[in-house]
Parts: sequence; C-alpha cells; structure tokens
Amino acid sequence: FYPVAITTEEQGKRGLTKYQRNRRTTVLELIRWTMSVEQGGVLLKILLCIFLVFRINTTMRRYYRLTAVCLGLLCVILLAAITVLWVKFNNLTVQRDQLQTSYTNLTIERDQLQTSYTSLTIERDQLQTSYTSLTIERDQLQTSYTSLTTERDQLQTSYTSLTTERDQLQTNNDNMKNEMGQLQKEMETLQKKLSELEQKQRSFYYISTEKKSWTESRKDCKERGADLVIINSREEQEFISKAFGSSEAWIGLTDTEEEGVWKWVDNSRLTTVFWWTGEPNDHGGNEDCAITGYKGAGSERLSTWADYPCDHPVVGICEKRI
Ligand SMILES: [Ca+2]
Ligand SMILES: [Ca+2]
Ligand SMILES: [Ca+2]
Repeated sequence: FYPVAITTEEQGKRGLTKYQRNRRTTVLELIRWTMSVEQGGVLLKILLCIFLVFRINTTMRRYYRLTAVCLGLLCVILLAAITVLWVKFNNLTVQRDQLQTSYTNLTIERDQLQTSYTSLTIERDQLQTSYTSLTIERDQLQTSYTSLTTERDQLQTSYTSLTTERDQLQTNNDNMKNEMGQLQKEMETLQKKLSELEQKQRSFYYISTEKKSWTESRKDCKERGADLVIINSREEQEFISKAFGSSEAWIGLTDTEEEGVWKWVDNSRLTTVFWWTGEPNDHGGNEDCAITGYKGAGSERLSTWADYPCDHPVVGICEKRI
C-alpha cells in the first residue's frame, strides 16, 4: 500500500488545494495508523483498499469535471480572443486600405509636387537669367545716367555763363541803342538845321503886288520860274513873317484834293505848322487854300496861317530854289 499512497500524495501535491492535501494527508495517516494497529488483518486491508479505490474514483471525477469546466472556459476565452482578433483584423484591414489610399494620394501629390518643383526650378533659372540681364542693363543705365548727369551739369554751367554773357550783351545792346537813339536825334537835328540853312541860302523870295486868286498867284510864280512858297522850318516862317508879315499872302499849301489833308505844292508832307488859333476852319465849307500873315492874328508874327477861299484875292509869295 505505500506506493499507492505515495503516488496519490504526489498527485495531491501537484493538482489539489491545500485543504485537499490536508485531507489526503489525514487519509494516509489513517491508513498508516490502521496498518500499524491491525497488523495482519486481511479483510480489513481489502475493505480499506475498496474504500480507497472508491475514494480515488470520486476524486478523479471531480478532477474531470473541473478539467471540463476549465476547458469550457478556455474555449470561451479562445472564442472571445478570436472574435477580438477578428475585429482587430478587420479594423487593421480598413486602416490598411485607408493607408493604401493615403499612400496613393500622397504619391500623386508627390508627383505633382515634383512636377511643380521642376517647373519652379525652370522658372527660377529663367528669373535668375532675367535678373542677371536686368542687372547688366541697370548698370549700363546707371553709367549712362551718370554721364548724362555730368553732361547736364556742364550744359547747365555753359547755359549759366551764356545767360550771363547774354545779359551783359543785352545791357550793352540797350546802352548802344540808347546812344544810337541819341546820336540819331542829334543827327536829325543837325540834318534839319543843315537843310534849313541850305533852304535859306538857296532860295529867293518874291511877293507879288497884285491881289489874285491862289491859282492865278501860283501861275504868276511859275511864269517867273518859281512856285508859291513852301515853308519847311521855323526859321523860314520867321523869315517870311519878318519880310512879308504886313500883308496877307498865299503860300503853296492847299487841301483841294482831299478836305482836311493839307499838302505843299511839291506834294511834300506838312510837318511843321503855324496855324492861327482856330484855323484851319474851312469856313463855309469853301476854304481850301492857305495864307500867312492873317490880319486877325494881331501882333502875333509867327503862327499866322489861315485857310481862305481859293478865289479870294490876296498877294502871293513866290519861292525860287537855286
Ligand atoms: Ca521853302
Ligand atoms: Ca478846306
Ligand atoms: Ca479860315
């Protein structure tokens, strides 16, 4: 009986609880006690063996049920684990598909970015080239600008000096014009005086004694190789007044051709006039010939001209130039 007891004790140590091991220990101790108390009792030993076999079978059945229960639990756990793993597998498949799609999209985007990068690189190179050429043009323009600025400054300086010279020349020109004007006036005065002197020295005067019309008096003068007097200057008027001022006498002045436009008999311009106050008045619309020595002038000996009707009978003063 010892080998059986030992085997049972080892199994108890391997698979039973502490309580069961204590019970087994108690049975073995009882067997040992029985063996020790009733040495040689065969029947008791057989009964004890049957009891022990029965007891061992009962224990084994309990082990089987426990094992079945454990196996059931293991199946349930295994099934749950398989279910969980299946769900995880499905999730991972979906995630893998999504990742595959994302990978495809990323690949497309990468290709597009690569294309864009290539285009941008080309554009960058073109821009770099353009920048280089523009830089060169800018430098050339800068150089041109500098030279133009220098030329402009030189031209400005030349312009300033030319302006100054022009102003000086303008001033000199004005001064010379003034001087020339004064000289011109002096020359005209001298020419006038010279002309008067020549007129005085080169004319003979004659006064008729018979009173006639302006036309008849002029005719008498012409018959003498002369003409009615033309008074060209103050000196000549003074001379005429002094010589013939006691009589009203025709002079060679008429506005017969155009009323109010007085002309000398040689058609020269009337420049110096010696009309009496209020004359010429074309009295009655019929006074177109001029006299000197007008009686109405009284003591006035210089401005003694007046217009008379041309057929009015007065003497005439002739002038013959030599
Ligand atoms: Ca004269
Ligand atoms: Ca008149
Ligand atoms: Ca008159």
